Amino acid sequence: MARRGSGAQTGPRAGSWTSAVNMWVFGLLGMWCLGVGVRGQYQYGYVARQQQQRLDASQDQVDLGRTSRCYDDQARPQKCVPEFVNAAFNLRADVTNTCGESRPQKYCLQTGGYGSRKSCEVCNAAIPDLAHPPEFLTDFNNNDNQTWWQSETMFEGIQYPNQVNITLNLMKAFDITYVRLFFRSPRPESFAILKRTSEDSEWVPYQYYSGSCRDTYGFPDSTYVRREDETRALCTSEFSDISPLTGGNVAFSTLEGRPSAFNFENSTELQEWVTATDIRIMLDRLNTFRDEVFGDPEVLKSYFYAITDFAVGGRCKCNGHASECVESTGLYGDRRLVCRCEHNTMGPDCGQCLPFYNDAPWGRATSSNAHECLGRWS
Ligand SMILES: [Ca+2]
Repeated sequence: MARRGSGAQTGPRAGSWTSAVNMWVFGLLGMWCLGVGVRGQYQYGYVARQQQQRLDASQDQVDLGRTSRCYDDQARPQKCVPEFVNAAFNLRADVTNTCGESRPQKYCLQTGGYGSRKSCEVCNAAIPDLAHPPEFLTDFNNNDNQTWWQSETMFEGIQYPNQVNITLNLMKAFDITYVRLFFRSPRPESFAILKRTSEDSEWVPYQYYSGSCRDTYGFPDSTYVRREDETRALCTSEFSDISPLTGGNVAFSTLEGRPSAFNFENSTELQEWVTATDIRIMLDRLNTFRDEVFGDPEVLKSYFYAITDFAVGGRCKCNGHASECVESTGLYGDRRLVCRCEHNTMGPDCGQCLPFYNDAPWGRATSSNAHECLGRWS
C-alpha cells in the first residue's frame, strides 16, 4: 500500500532537470552558433523532453488513480494532508444506555417550569418509528427530518452519580479540529469530552462543561490557558443552562485559546493534543428545574439525554506525508483506515521511513520541509 506511489514519483527529479537545463543552455549556444534550422531541433528536443516528463508524472498519477498533492509540478516533495472531513459520519457509536431496548419506555416532553401538564410518548427500539438508536447520532443530519439518539429517563435512574458514555472509535488517528454536539434535550448540567491517542492508552480530558465545575469535576470555571500548560482541559459553565429546552449546540474547538496554535507546526505538545483515535462524551448530570425532588414519575420521565448529531471535524493523521486516507482490513478482519503514504514513508500514519530509506531520520512534513525519507535509490 505505502510503497505503491513512491517509486513512480521518483522519475522526473532534479537530475533530469539539470540535464534538461543543460540541454537548454546548450541549445541556446547552438541556436546562436548554427542558426534557425538547428535552433528548431534543440527547442523541439527541450519542449518534447519537458512534455514527456509532465506526461510521465501525470501518467504516474493516473496509475495511482488520483492527483497527488504530495509532489509539486516539478515532482519535488511537499507537505500534503488528507481532506477535512466529519470523522464521525456514519460510524457506529458505542453507547452505554439507550431508551426502549429492554422494553417500551414512556418519556415526557419537557415543557418547562413546575406543575405544567406534560405530553408523553413511547421509545421502543423494536419499532423503527419509535426507536432512537446510537446510529442516529452520526447519520446524515437533515434539518427537515431530524433523527436522534435518546437515553432512558431519570425514572430509570440515569441521574448523577450514574453516567452515560458515548464512545466513538475513529478507526485510526485523526488530527481533530472540533467536536460538536446538537442536543434534542436540554444540554446537560455536567458533561465532558475525552479522547485517546491509541486504543490501549488512557482517556485524556479535552473539555468539561458544567454548571458546577468545582463540585462535579474539581476544577474552577475557566476559559484561560497558559503557555506552559497548553494541553490542560478547562471547565466552563457557559453551555450548561437548562435553556434552550431543545436545539442547543456545543462545539469544542481543540486549538481555540491555546497560545501555540499560531506556531502549530513547531509545537509537538499541541500536535499530540489534537491527535485522537477515539472520542468519548461522558454525560454526567442532567439539568432539571429541581422539580424531580418530589419523585413524580411524569416529572422524572421528562428528564433524559437526547442528541441529534455528534460531529468530529478533522483530518486523517498522516504527518504531512499523504493526501488520502483509505479503508483497509485489520489483522482480525476489522475495518481500519490507513494513510496512502508518500515521501517513502509507511505505517498507518506514515510515521516511519520505508525499509532502506533511512538515510535521513523520519520527520513530520512542514510547509518549508517535506522531510522526505531518503535512501540509496531515491
Ligand atoms: Ca441524527
